[in-house]
Amino acid sequence: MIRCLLAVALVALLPGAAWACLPGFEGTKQSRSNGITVAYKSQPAPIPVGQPFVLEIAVCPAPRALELDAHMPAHRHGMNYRPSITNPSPGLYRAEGLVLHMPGEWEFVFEVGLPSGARQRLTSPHLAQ
Ligand SMILES: [Cu+2]
Repeated sequence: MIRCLLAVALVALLPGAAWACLPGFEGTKQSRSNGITVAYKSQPAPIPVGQPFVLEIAVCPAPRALELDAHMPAHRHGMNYRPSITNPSPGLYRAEGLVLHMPGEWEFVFEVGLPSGARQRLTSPHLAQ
């Protein structure tokens, strides 16, 4: 029992230990900033160009709120659709109705609402092809 607890404690100290509170998102794409980790995976994978897809998103620690958008920085445009986001359990989000309507360099923008009321923006590049 003590050995087991020790193992858990060691895992918590390792880099990448955020996975411990992101079950099911091991090895997925992630963005980290100021102690916040956003991990996400798409359905289908890889993300198709010009077709709707779903992003499952885990945020650690669990925030108060999450908003998601995607844009192409070089073209200065976003998506043509606004995704709908649900929050099935603390820290877990599901965004539906995303469409990357052209190939190229996109960026996912995650607006994390912190318990303090402040907002933290995390981004993650995505090459659509
Ligand atoms: Cu574009």
